[in-house]
Amino acid sequence: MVKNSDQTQNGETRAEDRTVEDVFDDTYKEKDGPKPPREIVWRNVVLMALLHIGALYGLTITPSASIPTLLWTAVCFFISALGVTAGAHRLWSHRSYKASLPLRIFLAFGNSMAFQNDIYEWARDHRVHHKFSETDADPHNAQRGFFFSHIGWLLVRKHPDVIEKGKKLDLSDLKSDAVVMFQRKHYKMSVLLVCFGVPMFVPWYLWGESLWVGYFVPGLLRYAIVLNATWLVNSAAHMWGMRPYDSHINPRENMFVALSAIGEGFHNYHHTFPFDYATSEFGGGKLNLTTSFIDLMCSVGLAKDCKRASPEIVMARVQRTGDGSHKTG
Ligand code: ST9
Ligand code: ZN
Ligand code: ZN
Repeated sequence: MVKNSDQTQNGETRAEDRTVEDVFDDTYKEKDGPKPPREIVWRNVVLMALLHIGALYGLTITPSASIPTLLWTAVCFFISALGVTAGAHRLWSHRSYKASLPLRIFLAFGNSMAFQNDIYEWARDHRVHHKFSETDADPHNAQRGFFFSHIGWLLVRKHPDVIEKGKKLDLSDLKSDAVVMFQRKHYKMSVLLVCFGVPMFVPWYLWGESLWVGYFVPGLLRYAIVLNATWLVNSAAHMWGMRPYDSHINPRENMFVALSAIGEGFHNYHHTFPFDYATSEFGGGKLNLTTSFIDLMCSVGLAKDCKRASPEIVMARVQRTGDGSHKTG
């Protein structure tokens, strides 16, 4: 963890410590010569295929689910989505704000419900994604195409440079967070209980929904939707959209992704200012439920020290490196 307060500004408070492990490193050069052979992990291929077949089946039986079950599915979607966006992403990968213990416990719960690898592994991969974006050392290198950056990267062994570079990252802040390490230690059990058990048993126990519907609708269907919404940030938001802040990088402003990933589609802004808690020039109002959630947590005293890029820094960057699409650029 590096003490650093430059380029950060916060309306209410000012944060002093942040990670710099998410800053792009342009000194890394991909190795010359042939790429290592692709090694497919068939277990993952089969499990992902089964998950998506189960989710499609869940979609077909959705009309038979009761209204409370549909509402519950939405609740599970938002809890798991926040566990990724406000939790693994903005808090633990980027340290863009500070969260109290109760909030970190809630976010870790949501994160296990999202079942996207434990927080430690997620944040480690995400920091290498930012630091070595669109190179061999990026776990979901979008230069390898839509399929690879969306889901393919989870079906093959990692490029050795991901692991080599990842091992050099400073992850001491994650190691010293008891909530992160507790979740990592009990990850499999937490996923079983929270990603599959809770979504299925709550509607059965509280309003008599069938376990079958509980398993396939708030369980598998909701899980697959959250996964694909997340993966769209790595695929679609690295390919389609404008680049008002930095036209030299591939990440884009993609409104469809912003909507489906509760505020994580402003990806050109986010790769340009990774420390910004809003992951967008705009606040919670514009397609950014995660920012509204963090603002709410600040207002009830559960979060603080939200870091923000100042308007002056943003505008200077728009003029220096933007593609001209910024409305005031
Ligand atoms: C999933 C993750 O879906 C999704 C992440 C998306 C990120 C999106 C970011 C966008 C921004 C945020 C937007 C949020 C929007 C949310 C919207 C919500 C509506 N550094 O990995 P292994 C070492 S997961 C350093 O097995 P292989 C390490 O020692 C879905 N070291 O490598 C490690 O051991 P350990 C469910 C590293 O063998 C060891 O190598 N899960 C690093 O190549 C082995 O690591 C799955 O599908 C590193 N970066 O296998 C499982 N990496 O971990 C998928 C590795 O013990 N994963 N090491 O320390 C796997 O099965 C495997 O990882 C693999 C590669 C087969 C893909
Ligand atoms: Zn990020
Ligand atoms: Zn990205």
